[in-house]
Amino acid sequence: MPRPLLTSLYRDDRTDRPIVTVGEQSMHKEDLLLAGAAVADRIAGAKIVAIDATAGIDTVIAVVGCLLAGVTAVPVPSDSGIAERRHILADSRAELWIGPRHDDLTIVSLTVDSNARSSATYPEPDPNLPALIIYTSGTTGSPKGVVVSRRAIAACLDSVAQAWQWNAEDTLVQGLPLFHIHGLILGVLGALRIGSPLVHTVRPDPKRYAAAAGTLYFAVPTVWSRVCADPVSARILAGARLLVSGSAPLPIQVFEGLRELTGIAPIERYGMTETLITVSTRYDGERRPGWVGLPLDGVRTRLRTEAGELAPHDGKTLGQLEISAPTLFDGYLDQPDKTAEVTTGDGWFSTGDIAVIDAEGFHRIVGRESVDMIKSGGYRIGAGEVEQALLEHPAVVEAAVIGVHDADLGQRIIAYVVGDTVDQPELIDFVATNLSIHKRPREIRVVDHLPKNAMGKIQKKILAQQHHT
Ligand code: MLC
Ligand code: AMP
Repeated sequence: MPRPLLTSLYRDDRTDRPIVTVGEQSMHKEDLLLAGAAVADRIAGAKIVAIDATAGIDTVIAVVGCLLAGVTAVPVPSDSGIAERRHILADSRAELWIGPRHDDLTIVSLTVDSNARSSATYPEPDPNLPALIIYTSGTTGSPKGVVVSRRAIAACLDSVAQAWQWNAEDTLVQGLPLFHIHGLILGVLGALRIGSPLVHTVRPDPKRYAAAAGTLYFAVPTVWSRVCADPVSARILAGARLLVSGSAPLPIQVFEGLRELTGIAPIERYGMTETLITVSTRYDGERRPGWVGLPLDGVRTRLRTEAGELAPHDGKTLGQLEISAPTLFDGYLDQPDKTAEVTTGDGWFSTGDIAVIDAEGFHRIVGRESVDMIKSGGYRIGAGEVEQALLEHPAVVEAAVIGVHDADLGQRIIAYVVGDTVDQPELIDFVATNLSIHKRPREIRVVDHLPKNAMGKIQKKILAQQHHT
């Protein structure tokens, strides 16, 4: 039988402490296993189940239940609006919904009973089965379902555990959303595989991080920047073993600020929903501000120039980063053409990130190939998806969305719209309620016309320049 994905739940050591705490609710591992089995009993027979991934213990139990039963889980963003949720449910063909009922749901729903226990045992499912389908934005169109296998998750967690010397003596603290790989795969499944207790703070707030007294902390750069802005909380983190940053570039001043306030140089790691975590600095290795480190165990990387040639690893030649790894996704759900677009002929994945690699193998992520892929607060947001949502509003004739530098969020979404009767707060709300709250533009600029080239294509570079002048 394969090794269980959630290995630590089957070990009878360290049963004296909860394995998971989310907010005020805690569970020991034997209870989590029995509560997960109770969910597994109720969903048996389904292939794909959607979970309202609100940050709470119920979400953890629901995901564990799906993984025990070998059912593919689709974590639905807790702030999803109507149109986004409808798209995710229809596209994934989820048969059941675990979470509070919504009026627009057309499938059977059930809620987790965190007090339910089942003694049913489930044989470990085939590692090649899809564990999760995570929806993520492309440059255009609606979010695509990224199919992530159990095998890929196991490989990712084992390689990061090795690089960070992450072990059962660590207490992990994080408060990230439970519908992305950072908060869910690394931050929940990692703890359950390794057996290091997780304290999830519901929100990634500096004061809550400080109060949680962990040894290992995960956050996106926006959160680390807010930690630096709260020196009292930051200094409390000095007792930790590791502070890990990922999901977006960690500004050098935030790296230095953390080092100054806590005495700890943060670990930077690089990843993507489609590849999981692939490059990282190591617990016992160099931590260089602005650089994300070395490929993890089992990962190979290479750079491809615009001319299509392999770039030298000289620390200065830019290229598109390509990855070969056991952690790669199985493809975009039902979209073999889109999967083919990001896969090279010899099976490598093209990340769309521009990077350099130096002679020692250290990687620096320089930026994204496309301006239409925005990272705001660590969330990946496709400009096309927000433009599409804006165009659904009757007052909007044309729309162009860009990401501009923001000291807090990394990038902030600005929408340029053409239309006579545009009410700006109403339009922001319209995107928040249809798409999701974190995809809303932070600012709307009403213009007479959008800059276009001779082919009629909107010139976003000009909009970005105008913003900075
Ligand atoms: C504001 N709010 C609105 C609103 N305007 N609500 C509805 N409609 C509107 N028009 C409310 C929100 O509900 C919320 O309320 C509050 O305003 C703030 O919301 P926000 O703007 O979203 O919060 P913000 O401060 O911007 O969030 C920062 C953040 C967040 C860092 C906490 O961006 C975050 O959690 N980021 C993590 C993203 C992440 O995990 N990415 C990993 C991707 S995986 P209230 O009351 O709820 O506060 C990946 C791969 C890898 O990248 O390598 O890891
Ligand atoms: P997502 O698909 O939400 O998983 O986002 C993946 C993207 O986040 C990558 O393609 C990068 O652009 C970005 N990213 C993740 N980690 C880092 C990092 N440490 N430094 C720079 N960019 C990062």
